[in-house]
Amino acid sequence: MTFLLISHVVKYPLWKTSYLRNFHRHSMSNKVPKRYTVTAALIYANGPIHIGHLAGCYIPADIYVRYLRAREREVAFISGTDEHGVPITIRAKNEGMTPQQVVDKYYSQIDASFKELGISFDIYSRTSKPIHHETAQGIFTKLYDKNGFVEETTEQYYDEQAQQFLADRYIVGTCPVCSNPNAYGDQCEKCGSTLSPLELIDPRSTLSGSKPVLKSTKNWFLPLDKMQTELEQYIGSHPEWKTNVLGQCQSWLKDGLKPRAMTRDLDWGIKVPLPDTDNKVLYVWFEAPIGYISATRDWLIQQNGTDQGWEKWWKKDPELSEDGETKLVHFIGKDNIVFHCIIFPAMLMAEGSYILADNVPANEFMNLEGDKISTSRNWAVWLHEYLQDFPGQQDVLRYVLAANAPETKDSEFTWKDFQTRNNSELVGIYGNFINRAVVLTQKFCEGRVPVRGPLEPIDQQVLSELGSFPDKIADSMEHYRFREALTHIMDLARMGNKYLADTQPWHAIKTDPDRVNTILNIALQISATLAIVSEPVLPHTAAKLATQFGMTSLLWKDAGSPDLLGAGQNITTASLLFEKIEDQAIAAQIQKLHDAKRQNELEGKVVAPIKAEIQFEDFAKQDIRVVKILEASAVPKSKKLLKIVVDTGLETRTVLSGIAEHFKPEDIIGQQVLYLANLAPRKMMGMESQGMILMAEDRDGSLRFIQPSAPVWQGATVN
Ligand code: B3M
Ligand code: ZN
Repeated sequence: MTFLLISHVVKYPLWKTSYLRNFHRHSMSNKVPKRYTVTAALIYANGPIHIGHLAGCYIPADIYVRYLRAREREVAFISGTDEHGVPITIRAKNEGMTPQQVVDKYYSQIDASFKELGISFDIYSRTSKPIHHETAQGIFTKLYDKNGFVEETTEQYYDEQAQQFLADRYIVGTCPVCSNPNAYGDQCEKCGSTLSPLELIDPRSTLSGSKPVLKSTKNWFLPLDKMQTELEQYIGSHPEWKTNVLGQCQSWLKDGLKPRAMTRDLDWGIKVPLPDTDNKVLYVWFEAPIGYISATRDWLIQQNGTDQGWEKWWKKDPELSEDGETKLVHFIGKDNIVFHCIIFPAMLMAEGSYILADNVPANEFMNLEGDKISTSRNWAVWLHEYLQDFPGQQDVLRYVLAANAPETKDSEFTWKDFQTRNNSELVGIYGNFINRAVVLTQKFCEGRVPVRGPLEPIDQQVLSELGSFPDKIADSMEHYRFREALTHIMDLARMGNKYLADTQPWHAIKTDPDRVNTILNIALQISATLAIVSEPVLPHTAAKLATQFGMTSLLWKDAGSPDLLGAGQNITTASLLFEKIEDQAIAAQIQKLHDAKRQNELEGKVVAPIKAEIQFEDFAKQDIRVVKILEASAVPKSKKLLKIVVDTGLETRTVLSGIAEHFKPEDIIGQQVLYLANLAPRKMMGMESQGMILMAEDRDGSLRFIQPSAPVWQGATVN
């Protein structure tokens, strides 16, 4: 029985049958497109990249593209920086630079750190390039000529002091929904409501602090309302999109689409290509997605000196794109969904000659150590700092972010989890398996792939499973389920470990060296397949393995084969693929995170603006005097309050003061302090507090008493 099985396997290699199965399935059901245009969001060049950007967009995009290349599909991987819009000008103002200096600084930094992480863009372009200005203005003009816009004069807020119309982010005011006093003109970050500047209560300009006035201005609107049906059909034709993406689209469609202005009264941006529009630019969300198209042209120009043939990546006309069979996929984070699923497609539909996205696999957000990632609060792990702190460990970050990507719901990055995934998964499973296969080959087989002898059932079993992995992983990749792909990849490494543990070549060597040859041949074949299928996630590691194993290519069609490495092939040793990360390194990162946040809080503290004017009579109503603290004690069950008894010169009073976290009771007894004597009494923790002790709050939030420069008598009044 056993013998028959073995001979069957030897005659018809499993590898062949699985390849045929593979081929059959793809050719029958899943029509493979001729080529892929894959884009990753054009991030604003107003700050560095952090892990949230990576997990949300760039890592999944890079995994997908590397997978497609391994499948030998034709791909253009397009990205770049978005260098216009209010986020750039606001950053410039905060950093005391010109907008141009801001985008130059961050473009270089972002471009360099993406390269080092191994994000394999074909082009990383910029929306400030002339080719982009030309492309964006060209599409605007074409829509204008087709009567694709509605001209409308509306009232917009204008800052008379700064002599400038105020785009959404230049206006703050009170949110009509949740009363947050610092809501922006387009959105309240506290309750998440989408707002228009006119809805804000008590609007103020962030440029001058003044109250803006309404002034009328003409702009060009894209009539999304008239395109509702077409857009519904488009979204409706993609039931396979992720539920988080469809959910947002459907909620916009349900509310009914409204015309949206495609021009803005600003001076930083791409000029509107119409007469008499001096201080107007294209709306950043009109031109930024066109940046994908411009970047494609930029790529071809850089390669060939001409952009000839760019249309095949973007146009639906079979004459222009050869066969109209290009699949467009946008990788983005969830805050960009409506722009990529509704507004950009609407623009392209109106233009008429472009293909529309086949999928927009947007991710949710990744949180960090229990809190939302925030650039303004400096709560983030920055890519350029990671690359400095963990040199040569790009693949660890790539792995952890992919394994924990917010594919269906928000996820969380913690440094502890980073350490665990490195130490127990990359070192303990993947690295351990390959290391053992290589070291045993050095030891027992003179560093060459040994000849495989007759197969035992366990070998057949393992080779058959090996043959099934590439298909399984490919299926996950094709459906943008990268976490699932990674689970399969680690299962393959686990299978390798188990195979070595079950066959124990280190024991077998004493009695049956031929058996060891078979075992190690198989272990090396598994390792070689592992190199191919893990390359999309771990490209640096896969490249090392390819060198070690003498593999000249890492093509998917070769994965799963029991004959990937020929007998006699040299296997060289190398340093460990992954190294254990110690507790200290993790503790240092956590400390760094908290320090950066604290530093930012201190730097960000602004001196409170002067309050509205009052009359002398208003001031004179306050009875402020110098009193002496006679007693001080903690208030039971309260972390914040101290119970303080003061001598007002007339009588003793009891005050409850929220200073317990700043002062020890024994340290303040005997001090003279400022006291507001005629404040109405208040009940706190079942006690009455009479009056209030006045304090100065320092920049870091610490409190100080205000004291006379020399002792005065108790009850001295302050005028
Ligand atoms: N610049 C928003 C962002 O940086 C925007 C994306 C444009 S993609 C065409 O998140
Ligand atoms: Zn709100």
